[in-house]
Amino acid sequence: MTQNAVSPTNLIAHILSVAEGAGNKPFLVEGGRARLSFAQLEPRTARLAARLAALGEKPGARVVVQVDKSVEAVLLYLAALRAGMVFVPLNTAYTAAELEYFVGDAEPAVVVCRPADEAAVRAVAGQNAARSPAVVTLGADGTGSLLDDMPDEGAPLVPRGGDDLAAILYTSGTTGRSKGAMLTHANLLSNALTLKDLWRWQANDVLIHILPIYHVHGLFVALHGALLAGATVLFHQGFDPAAVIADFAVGTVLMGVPTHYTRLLDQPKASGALTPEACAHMRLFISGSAPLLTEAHQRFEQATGQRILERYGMTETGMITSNPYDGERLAGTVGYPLPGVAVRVRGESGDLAAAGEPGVLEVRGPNVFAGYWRNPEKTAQDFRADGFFITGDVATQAADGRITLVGRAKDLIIAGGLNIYPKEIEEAIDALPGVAESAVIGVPHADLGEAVVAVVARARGGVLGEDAVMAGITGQLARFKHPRAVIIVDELPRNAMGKVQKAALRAQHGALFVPKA
Ligand code: MCA
Ligand code: AMP
Repeated sequence: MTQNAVSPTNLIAHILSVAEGAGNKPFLVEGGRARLSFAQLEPRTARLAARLAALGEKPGARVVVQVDKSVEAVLLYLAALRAGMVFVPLNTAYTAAELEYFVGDAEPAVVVCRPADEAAVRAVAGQNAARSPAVVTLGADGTGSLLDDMPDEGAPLVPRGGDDLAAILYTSGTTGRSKGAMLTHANLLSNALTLKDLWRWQANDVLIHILPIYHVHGLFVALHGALLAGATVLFHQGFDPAAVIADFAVGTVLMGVPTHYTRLLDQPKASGALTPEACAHMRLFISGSAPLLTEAHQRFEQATGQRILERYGMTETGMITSNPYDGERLAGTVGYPLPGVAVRVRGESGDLAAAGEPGVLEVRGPNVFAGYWRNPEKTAQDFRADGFFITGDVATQAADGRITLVGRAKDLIIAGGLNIYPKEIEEAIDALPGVAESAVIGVPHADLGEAVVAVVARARGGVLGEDAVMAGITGQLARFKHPRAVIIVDELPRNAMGKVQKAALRAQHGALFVPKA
């Protein structure tokens, strides 16, 4: 349903029109140096879009991108939108084995990878795709074959409408296989415009950007806010708490996962104290992607005099709820549904839950994705007939509409803001020699919120060591999914129905990573 380029629901047209108004103002600043101005967005995305077109990209084609965070990587995202392509960013921690699946599933026309990964990516891309994609490189320092052979002429903006796909973001599935969430221009733009108003983005804001740019949080929630406000971004490659505290003197907004906030709180006083004075220039601290403990919320307020604003969202939906900007930011709650977003809570009986009663949260709105890529069955399973998407998060809704997340119906571990599905790890471990079966659980972890623990039953009469389990999954699964502890047992506990009792395992091993009082 392609409309014209200035369609009110074309994300990149919006971004470029804001950029035009912002002129020579810096957009991305790295290490104190202005790296990209708003005025440069138009010509640089135009040339990069022409380069992508020359690589064989056509509107609607996918570009799979697994590169380090850099100014050029941001330009690549915007250029892909401009070329009318579908941007498919991947976690840089994924192994070649994981990449093979994504390339096979997304069937991209182009894969952009780090220079060091080129040979491995070429092998994977050649093997699996029905049609071999072009493979080009982009390094953290902004060099690579993508930027060689840049055409002199830029490409005009390819018209795409609100219902056209802007991005596919993979999110792990309960079956152990990742599914691609199809996000349209209208999905991304509506959510970004809503958050711009709700969080009071202004042109004089300065965002401290510490998140990776391959997930909704860092790529969309953070960058779109700054882009639509014409605000400057202090771009950090990784997370160095002292460097972030130093930036509080000039910044106004920070977005992070709870691990970022607990690490800031645990920062030794000598390397930059977290004080009300140090934070006086900051107006907004936002947390999301994982539950922020009430204790961290309170400690942060005691230290800085400011209350973290916690919000809740998903890859499939963008942001769903937010604590209020002006009203009470209540610790342990994720606030109210965003304007234009409808939520409801369905109890175990299947009926809508009464106020305060727990149930699975469902959501409907312009932010909700267009379905799972090439997976109509899963899409049908996760949507109600009236268009509500079933999140799998267990929540209560108070009479005034405020949402509190109380658990998850889905078997999901969130470590440091990254989602990890136990099934994927269990399948990898179960395939190893000497293993009868395994149960992967999340247990409380002071730094990451939750940590992965694998309880592995050895095959009858077999010999199995923890090291063999770890060695067996290395190379198959990204590091962040690796268990922080492997416990070998003779058999897993089961209930009368024969089902593995994960709750019992969590109770038994729950104190593994909690510092003793
Ligand atoms: C790194 N490691 C991890 C994690 N990150 N292990 C478990 N969980 C993690 N999250 C491992 C590495 O493999 C490495 O292992 C060791 O920890 C140190 O790695 P390093 O790169 O130094 O880690 P770090 O820089 O300390 O990173 C921790 C982090 C990072 C800053 C918390 O994970 C992060 O940026 N998380 C944010 C993720 C995010 O953007 N989530 C949003 C998803 P080894 O030493 O063994 O090699 S979007 C979303 O959820 C929705 C839409 C929403 O609501 O936002
Ligand atoms: P993802 O699939 O990476 O988009 O992660 C989405 C999931 O992260 C949600 O379904 C929630 O389970 C969780 N999540 C996001 N924000 C919060 C939050 N503020 N508190 C608790 N869980 C959250």
